[in-house]
Amino acid sequence: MSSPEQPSAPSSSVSTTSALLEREPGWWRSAVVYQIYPRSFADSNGDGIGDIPGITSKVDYLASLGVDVVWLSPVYASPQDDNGYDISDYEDIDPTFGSLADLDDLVAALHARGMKLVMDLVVNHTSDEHAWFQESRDPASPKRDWYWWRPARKGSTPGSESAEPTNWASFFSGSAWQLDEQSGEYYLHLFSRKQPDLNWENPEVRQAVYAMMNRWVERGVDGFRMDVINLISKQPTLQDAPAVPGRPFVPAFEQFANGPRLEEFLQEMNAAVGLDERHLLTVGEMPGSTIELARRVTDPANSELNMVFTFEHVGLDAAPGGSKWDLAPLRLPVLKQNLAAWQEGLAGVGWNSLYWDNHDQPRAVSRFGDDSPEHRVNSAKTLATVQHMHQGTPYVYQGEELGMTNTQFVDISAFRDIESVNYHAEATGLGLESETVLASLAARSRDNARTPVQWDDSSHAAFTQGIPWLPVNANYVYLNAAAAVADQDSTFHHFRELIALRHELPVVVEGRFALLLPDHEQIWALTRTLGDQVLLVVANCSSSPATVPAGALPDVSGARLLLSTHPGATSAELAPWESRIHLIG
Ligand code: ISL
Ligand code: CA
Repeated sequence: MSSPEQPSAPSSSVSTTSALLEREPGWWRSAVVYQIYPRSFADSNGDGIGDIPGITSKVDYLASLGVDVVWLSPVYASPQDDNGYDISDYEDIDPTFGSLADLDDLVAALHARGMKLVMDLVVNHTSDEHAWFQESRDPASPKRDWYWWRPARKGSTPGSESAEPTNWASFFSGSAWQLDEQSGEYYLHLFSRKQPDLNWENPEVRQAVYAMMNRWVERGVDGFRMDVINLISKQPTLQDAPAVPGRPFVPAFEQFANGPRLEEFLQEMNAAVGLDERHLLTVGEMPGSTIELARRVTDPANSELNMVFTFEHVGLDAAPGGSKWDLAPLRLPVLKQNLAAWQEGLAGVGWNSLYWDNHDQPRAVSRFGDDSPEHRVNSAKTLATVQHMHQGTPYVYQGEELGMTNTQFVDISAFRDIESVNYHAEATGLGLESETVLASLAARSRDNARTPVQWDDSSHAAFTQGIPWLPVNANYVYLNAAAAVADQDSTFHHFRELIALRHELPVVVEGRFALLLPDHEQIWALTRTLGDQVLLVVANCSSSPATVPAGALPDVSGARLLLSTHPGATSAELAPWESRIHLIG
């Protein structure tokens, strides 16, 4: 491990003043975050993999979009089993992505333009190649208890069928337990076998994590996005989940998520790192969190987190009781009522994060919009309008501002994501038709979001001078950043204007939310109210024309039309994917 106490090698442009940026209390409420998945953003050295110098070369592009914060997916030392979410050294940068000096340069370049940097914090698990885990493999080691080691199930031989300590399935297929031949015991890995879960019950683990976080803050970062943070507290009894006929391993969410000590750990972390005191941005990824839990976690009085990523709205197009691969149609009322419930549930107490996509989700325009040539641009704009006009902090995932679309992979050999590859093997092994599995992957694979950012219409969309690690989407010839920046009617400029509205108008940040026409199958309408100002958003979220029912919405005569997809139009008829933002008062 590199020694974090030592000052970094004198890295070119970094001085203490540029590395540390002033942070106002609550600054993140009016901020827009841009997520960068470094592997796919911009490659500076032609090895086909995006890197930190590549990001630094694009900071002016980010500044012109107007975003306030960059959230950087993991760039730490890693064997890359899960593209960096398997970390072997929290205190160093993977050579694939650059060096600590490169990161310092990026922080300085962002800070110089008034933007902040939020790092990914992946501490539910480490890589199996992390020094902590290597040490822990020895049963006599003082670090044995840093991970979840358990003997084979009572009465069974280690390594034999069903000998795993519990019947839990890993998120990435198969058992969540791996036998370590060396000691004859199993270790828990909720994700891949190269991602052993840390045991947060052990106070030494927690102190080591907090110390590491402190060093990053001292280095100049402005906050943390916390990977699956609600899995750090598990039901410590580690019991079997109810069996499912025909399945050796079953999802066991109740056993390992949202455990009894979650909020205690978050409070302890907040105090130990000074998360609130130093006005750092904190967002916890919390699959399976309820509104009630999120309200407590984001209530400033509890000193836990600023906001969480909920998964409810990205689970509504899966069959109830099934997995993400069991595709089901999504009706607009279900989606908008879900978002409204979160708005109302956290109103006046906590804070929402707002997102349509990220590196784990399909592309928003392909999933919730219409990515056909006819409707792609307007549906990408309208989805953004709806998202950005809810209350909370919006997250833009790289390429979303361009209306980038899903991949068109037709063969399993094209996929790179461990979740997709493992799912295909397991599902076809269980007898599912390959065509059905490929249809699920086409709609849901995480690789959809991971194709390289399309910068211009030159070779490989100018993502790399080499061969990209994942092929560029063929539509880059017309769908790219250079074309979008040059076209005032593009999705890019629509996002830019939405971001500017947030910075200009307090009603966008603080206005009280209300959903109108909750049962309408096509129209998403909402208001935000602050004092005597009312923001009215009307959006046709369908590929057919829609009519606003007479008298259903506030009168907009005399209102200002702040932004729309079809400039000038104000009638009750809405074109497919037309949306408008009015300011009344
Ligand atoms: O993507 C998913 C949908 O099936 C989830 O299982 C996903 O793995 C989960 O949301 C947790 O995500 C985070 O932790 C994972 C990592 O693979 C993801 O990229 C990360 O965002 C393990 O670190
Ligand atoms: Ca590279």
